[in-house]
Amino acid sequence: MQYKWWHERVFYQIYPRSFADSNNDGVGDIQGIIAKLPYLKSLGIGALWISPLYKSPNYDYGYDISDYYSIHEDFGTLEDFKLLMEKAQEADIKIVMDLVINHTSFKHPRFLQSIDPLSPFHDHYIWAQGKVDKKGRRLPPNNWDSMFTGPAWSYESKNDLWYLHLFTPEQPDLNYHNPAVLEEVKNIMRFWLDLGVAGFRCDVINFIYKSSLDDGQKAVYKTGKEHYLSQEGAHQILEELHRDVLEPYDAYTVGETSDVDLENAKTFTKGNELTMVFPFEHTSVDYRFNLAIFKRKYKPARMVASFKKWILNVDWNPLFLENHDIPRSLSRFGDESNPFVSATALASALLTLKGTPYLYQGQEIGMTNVDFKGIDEIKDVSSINIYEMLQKTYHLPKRLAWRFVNNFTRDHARTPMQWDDNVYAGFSEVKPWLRVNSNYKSINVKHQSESPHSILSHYQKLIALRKAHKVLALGEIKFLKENKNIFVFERSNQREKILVLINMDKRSHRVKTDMDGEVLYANYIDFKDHQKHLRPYEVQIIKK
Ligand code: TEU
Repeated sequence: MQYKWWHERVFYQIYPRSFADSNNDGVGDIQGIIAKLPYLKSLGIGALWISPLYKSPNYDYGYDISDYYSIHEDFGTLEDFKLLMEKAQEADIKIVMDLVINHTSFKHPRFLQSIDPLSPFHDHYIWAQGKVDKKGRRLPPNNWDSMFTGPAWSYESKNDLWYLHLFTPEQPDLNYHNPAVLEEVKNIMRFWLDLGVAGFRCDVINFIYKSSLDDGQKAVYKTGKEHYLSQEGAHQILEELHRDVLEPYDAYTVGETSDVDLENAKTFTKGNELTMVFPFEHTSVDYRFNLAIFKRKYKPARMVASFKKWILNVDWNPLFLENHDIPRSLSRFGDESNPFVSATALASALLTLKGTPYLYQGQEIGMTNVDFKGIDEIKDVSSINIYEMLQKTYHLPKRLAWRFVNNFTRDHARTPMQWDDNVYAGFSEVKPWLRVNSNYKSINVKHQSESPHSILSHYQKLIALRKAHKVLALGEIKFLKENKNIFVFERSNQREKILVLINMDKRSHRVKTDMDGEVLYANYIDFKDHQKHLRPYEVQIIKK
């Protein structure tokens, strides 16, 4: 196997609105990111995935782009971006942009022009005639529903047509049956690659090609998906992008391929269409009916099994537990009452299993879910829509609707980064766009960087260990048979063998594996006295 930079580097996802606010307007920005590069460097980060920085009316906070060639004024200017590229290069940190090409904003000039059926841009979007029911009422062209509730179509009175939007009505889907759309995507990609970005995280990339606009099989969620999920057309588009853009620039891609199983995921990576794809099975293990609004008890064995399955079956995976769309991992898969050991156990898994680690801002200090009081504090459009839908369609009382929303709201992950214990957590000097988690006085970067026994210092140690022992990044992996709640595996190459034991459970478990050797890392100080069993969330990394 030929190793590339992304095999070894640790990624860090930045949600720019909430990372660091340099000009004190309550919203994070590019200068804020620049100011924190030394912090990221000292953590050991080698690449950043930055959530959308482009111009956007923010109905979905940047995932609704109105100009792909410019920077949102909240975040700065293209000059700021160029400076970021320069400073990141000096720090040897690669930058990966978010590429959102399933849809644009409804404020994108091409969408506005496309309303006119005679416009050359009309066919850049998916316009269709509606239906009429027996009573003469207007109905959408088909029965598909949007990811964020309601029909996937909106009516436009100016042309008496409907347009498709798999997300909010402010995010019209592009029409990939029109080759001109893909040509424009190539231009956008080249524009950012020419500025020096290393590649793209590709938003809902397996949704882009709609094979037909027929009615879908009725489902609780995603009715219509058999017509747009991972279609052959999407593969062809990715092959073309690879051939014409990615390959010539030697660019990296990671696909957000929503709703794919193992076999399906493999089809996106085998022919170099995408460098790798995010698996989502393991971050759904605590969902009931596979839906984020319904929680079920978290069982670590399910997490362990899912990681194993993907690692053993896919050549190379990104390894992650958090992003801007899902609640915090410490609150879900760890134990808030035992934060240090549980967060370091999760960290150890990400940094020693085989694959490319992706950390999400705040994860490295054990940021938790937020004590939101109610829907009034929420900014996430999917949460607000689902809150309303639960009341209107399912007649749930407000309190119950809120309980369901609080289970999954994306805002748990989107509150400002907790830098210190000043007011607004050192993120900004003014009231931020989304409120700060009230635990910022105890959970923050400043506090943790002063202690060698903090979650932050252990992230640092683990990343340093991964760099010092290349086998942890590049070696073979072999899972040993042990209790199903613990990871026990060996990483090996011709020179080295390292044994990793991670108890993912809040209970102790016995282990059979021989733990002799030099302990390279442990998250309990008195590890020597405790061979043959692992305490709650105990980790030992041993050189054999
Ligand atoms: O998310 C895609 C996606 O499938 C979401 O519906 C996801 O399942 C949900 O957010 C989980 O609660 C991507 C982006 O990551 C997300 O932020 C955007 O809102 C969405 O695409 C539309 O661009």
